[in-house]
Amino acid sequence: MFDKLTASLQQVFKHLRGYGQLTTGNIQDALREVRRALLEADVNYQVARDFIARVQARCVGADVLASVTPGQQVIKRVHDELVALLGGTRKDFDLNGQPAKVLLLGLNGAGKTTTAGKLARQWQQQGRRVLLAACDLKRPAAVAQLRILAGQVGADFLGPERDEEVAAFGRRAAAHAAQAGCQVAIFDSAGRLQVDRDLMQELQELKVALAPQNSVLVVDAAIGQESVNVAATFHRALGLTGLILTKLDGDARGGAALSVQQVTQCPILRVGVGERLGDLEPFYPDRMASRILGMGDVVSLVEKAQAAVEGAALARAEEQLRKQKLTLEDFLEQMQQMKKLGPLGNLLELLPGAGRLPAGVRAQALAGSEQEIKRAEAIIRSMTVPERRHPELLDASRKRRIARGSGTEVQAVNELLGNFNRTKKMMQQFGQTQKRLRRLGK
Ligand SMILES: Nc1nc2c(ncn2[C@@H]2O[C@H](COP(=O)(O)OP(=O)(O)O)[C@@H](O)[C@H]2O)c(=O)[nH]1
Ligand SMILES: [Mg+2]
Repeated sequence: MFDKLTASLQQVFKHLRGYGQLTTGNIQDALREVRRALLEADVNYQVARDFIARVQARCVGADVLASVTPGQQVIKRVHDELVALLGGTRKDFDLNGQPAKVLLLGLNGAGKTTTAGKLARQWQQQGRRVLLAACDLKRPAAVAQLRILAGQVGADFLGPERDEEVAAFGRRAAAHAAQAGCQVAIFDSAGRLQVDRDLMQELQELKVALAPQNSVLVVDAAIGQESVNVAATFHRALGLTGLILTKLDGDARGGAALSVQQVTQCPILRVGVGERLGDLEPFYPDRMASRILGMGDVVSLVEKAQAAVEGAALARAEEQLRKQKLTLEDFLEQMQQMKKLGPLGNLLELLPGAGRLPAGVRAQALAGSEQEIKRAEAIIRSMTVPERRHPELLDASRKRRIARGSGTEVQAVNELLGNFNRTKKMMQQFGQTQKRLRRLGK
């Protein structure tokens, strides 16, 4: 969805990257272009303007890192501000409470009912019992749609009685969830085609009756600029705690995603990326920023340079190299670092020749590695601390236990250990190469 924005930003950065020296003039030219790219991508005008002002403020008077070009540093700043614009760090629902209540709000067609089913599926899979409550009293079809979804994901379901008031139903559903031992109750509310006063009043009554920990607006990313008004209105009337953006799989220009967070200051909790029940993803501001910029290589380069300046990270890595000791804990940490660098696509693009791979092959390689990381994480988390530090402890019975604990197979555990050993060997070789290079440099 960010294809166009990514393409225009890359154009800007291509010029910027080449500059050996940054002057106020060429920073300003570049940032003007960035701003234009944001506006073209449907980012709210005010949001784009503030964004540029912040980047500019951070570019002025910053230390210049010796090992990267000033142009590269500017790209990194744009990236950092973009992460901030998208909410900084990952946020999640508040699932405390008996039950934790999640009220889904939004216009008709935004994807509330579908998202209710998707969320229920995720939480059920984590072993929570979920109630889906259909609060759309005027549309029997909406109630039926939610009942079917509840059946598909194995969640409890409750619909309104004839002539029941929405607030009364809400209270009844919450009590029902508590009695049935549900940890989470999701309330799918009624929408309208546009924001209107009746709807807001009805939703306010429902909210007062429920006092939910989570009041979450579901927004269709494809409605562009309008999403900013919708989000602001709902936030004013109902006090949102979070946002879910849907239809990010479509051809929306994507700017809305950047703007709604900023306008409401509410975190984006999930993103919908398709019509199927599995198509709901957590939202990682840093990964999204890297994806938008398509500049993962530059960002990670500058990060490495900064780390080198700060010294700590590199010193630790060298220490490990010197001792030639790498534990599975370090391995996990490294994988998490890699995740932070954004979609693996950016890393893959760094490999010589990767650009020549056919698109299909690349896509597959990417999907594979993302999943592998998740699986590896699950496996390492299922190990005890001594096992992580001394993988040689892992005999057949421990491997079986770990496979069970992480929901994988012994073969996957073996594969991970194989990868770990290869990485260890690579690090040792890398260490020797560095030493040789250093000798050459002197
Ligand atoms: N492509 C795509 N379609 C979605 C997504 N979320 C919802 N939809 C579709 O949007 C339409 C409206 O969804 P629905 O849940 O009924 O919206 P509601 O009126 O807010 O309850 C349905 O056809 C859904 O399948 C998404 O993330 N991606
Ligand atoms: Mg609905």
